[in-house]
Amino acid sequence: MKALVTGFDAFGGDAINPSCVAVQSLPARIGTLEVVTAVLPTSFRRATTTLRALMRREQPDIVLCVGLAADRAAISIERVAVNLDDARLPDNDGACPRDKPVVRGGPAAYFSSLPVRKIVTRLTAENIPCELSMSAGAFVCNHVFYALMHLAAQREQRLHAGFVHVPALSALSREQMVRALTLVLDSTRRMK
Ligand code: PCA
Repeated sequence: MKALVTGFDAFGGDAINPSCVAVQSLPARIGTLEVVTAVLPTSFRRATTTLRALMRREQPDIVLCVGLAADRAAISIERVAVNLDDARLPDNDGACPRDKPVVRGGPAAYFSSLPVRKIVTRLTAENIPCELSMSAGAFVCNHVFYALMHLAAQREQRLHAGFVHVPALSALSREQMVRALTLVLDSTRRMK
C-alpha cells in the first residue's frame, strides 16, 4: 500500500510552512505502508494540477494533504470540503478568487474518507492537541481538499483521502506534528 502525503510551500510573507516541514520529516514507511511526500504550491491554479500529476504518477491508496492553519492551536482533522473559493489574501500567484466554486456544477461539499473520529481518539490518547474541524476555510487548502475528494469520487478504486491542518510551530513541535501525521496514516491504513 502506498500513501501520498503533501504539504504546502510558504505563503503570505512567511519564510516557512510547518506543513511542509512536518510532511518532509515523515518516515518512508509506516508498517507496510510506503509513504511518498511532496510539496504543493500555495496557488489555486497550480496546486491542483500538481496534485493530479502526483496522483497519476504514484497511484496511491491513501492521499493525505496537509496545510497550515496559523490561527489554530491544535491539529485539525478536517471533516468537510466545500465547493467555494473565497480567498482572504492573494495566493502565491497573486490570485484572490471571491465567491467562486472550486468545480463549477460540483456538489456543495464532500466528506473526508479518512477515519476522522478514530484519528481524533488516537491522537488524544497520546496527548496531542487535536480536534475535528467542520471547515478547512475557503482558501487554497479547502480548494485542494475539494479537488482531491472530487477526483476520488470519480475513481473506480476506493481511495482514502482527506485533509489535516497543522498549527504554527509555536503551538506544536515538529516532532508532535510528525507523530500526529504518522498516527493519521496508521489509522487509515488499518481501515483497509
Ligand atoms: N494553508 C493555507 C493554504 C496553504 C496552507 O498551508 C490554507 O489554510 O488554505
